[in-house]
Amino acid sequence: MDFEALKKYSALHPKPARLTLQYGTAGFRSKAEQLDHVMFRMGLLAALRSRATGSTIGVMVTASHNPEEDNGVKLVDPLGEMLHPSWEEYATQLANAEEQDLQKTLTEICQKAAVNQQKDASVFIGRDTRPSSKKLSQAVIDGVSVLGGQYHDYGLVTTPQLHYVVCCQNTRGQYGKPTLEGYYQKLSKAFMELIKKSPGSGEGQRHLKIDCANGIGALKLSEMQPYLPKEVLVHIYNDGTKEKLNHLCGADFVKVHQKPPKGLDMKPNERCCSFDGDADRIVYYYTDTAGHFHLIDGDKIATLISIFLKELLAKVGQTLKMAVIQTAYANGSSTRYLEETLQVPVHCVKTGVKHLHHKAQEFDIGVYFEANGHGTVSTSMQCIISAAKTYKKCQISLRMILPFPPCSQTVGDAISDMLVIEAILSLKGLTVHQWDAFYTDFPNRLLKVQVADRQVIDTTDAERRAVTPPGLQEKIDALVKKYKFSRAFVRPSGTEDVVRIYAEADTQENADALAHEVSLAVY
Ligand code: 16G
Ligand code: ZN
Repeated sequence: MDFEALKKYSALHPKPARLTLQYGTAGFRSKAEQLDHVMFRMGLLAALRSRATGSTIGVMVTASHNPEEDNGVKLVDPLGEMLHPSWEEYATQLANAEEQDLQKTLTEICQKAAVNQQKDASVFIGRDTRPSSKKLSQAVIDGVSVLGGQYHDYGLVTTPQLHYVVCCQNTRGQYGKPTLEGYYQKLSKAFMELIKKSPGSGEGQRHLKIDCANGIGALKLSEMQPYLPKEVLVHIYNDGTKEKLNHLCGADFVKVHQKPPKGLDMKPNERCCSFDGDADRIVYYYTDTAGHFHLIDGDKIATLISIFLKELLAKVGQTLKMAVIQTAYANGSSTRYLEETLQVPVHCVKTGVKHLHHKAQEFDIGVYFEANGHGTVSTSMQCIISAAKTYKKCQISLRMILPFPPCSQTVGDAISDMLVIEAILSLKGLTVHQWDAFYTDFPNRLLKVQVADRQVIDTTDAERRAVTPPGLQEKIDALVKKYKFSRAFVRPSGTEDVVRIYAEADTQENADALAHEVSLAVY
């Protein structure tokens, strides 16, 4: 390690005094002006992680659905997964080290993680469309370079695209070509394979209005247009040319406010969807003829995909193990439908993609979605092998469906999820209204409150029960008992300085009242 160069470069990316940040659920997130030193240091860490694993590591500069003024950074592990938890701690240590301790902290990490400093380091870098992202990604490059690492700057990409290229690179092309062209080709080929057996194909085009949150999704969808088959015609709204990123639009806005985004005109029963700011989440929605808005969230997306896969497995006589992975936020009605009507096992894990992904990998087919629209289907090697064996016998091209290549095997991907959903709706001849009618959501309310220290709340049972502060869970239990068909939980956010409260009850009024009462108990 060239400590002189490190000192010199680090001085160009100074850490503001007294600032401490934590590598949270999805990396570091903060106001963009506080992040320059974090980016430089994540460049350093990515180079070390690359040496430790002997693989290419990804660094994505984005703050997803958060306001345009914010930014963030997360590292992508060799197979396109989220950074391993053991390294999240190193990331926090490195980001918070004072200038004079930087060298010592780096040396300690190298020792603890057995980093062979003689090895080559390779880092792929991507960024979203925030005005601050370009300069911040340059700081990442400085960090990688000062440790003698090689880098490839992919520039503007969606988060899932960066995960994709990292995975391709480290699996020597088995997952696909590590280029955006490779990504578009892979997705469109898989989509066409799926849709060509559709009874509805050839009957004209499928129109879909997409709110791109004024973000990167618009750019990348336009780039993908020439690769898309003529069957699907996407209409891009909120492309970022007029309004600010995520402002009154995008998947998070639509999910939280349960209303349509600004900038998208909806006609009755028209199928619409929203991506979030880095295009790893998607939710669908429509308004009915009476003008009522209907949200189709991650839970209903998971249900649609599960129905399709379950029917397919039955048709080809496969007995692969399939499960749906949810979090505490999943609407109780969706869990009941999946378990009782569909007879699919459901598992609940902590919030955050890494937890869902990890659990999903225990099954041959793991359908995982957060209610907020982040999710995908993961398939095991066993599943791929059996699918290939039965391929010849199947009417439908099972080889193309299992391992379900339209679904990202790394993280949730709004573009690939959208293609899968469109294909399944077409194959099953379902309207958006029929899809929505699978089950009715229990009335629910999500609130957030600011407290002095959100970390005093500790949870257990996949965040469904609070263990500290003492007495809080007892208070919640007593409140929940007051209402019919109710449940509620609190958890500290992993991305904002707030505590989140979720409540369900028999009526919207009661769900609102329960959430409010629980929020008072949190203070
Ligand atoms: C991050 C997570 C998302 C989770 C959300 C919860 C990833 C890639 N993203 O955006 O999955 O739902 O955080 O935020 O893991 P919260 O902790 O603030 O509620
Ligand atoms: Zn996102």
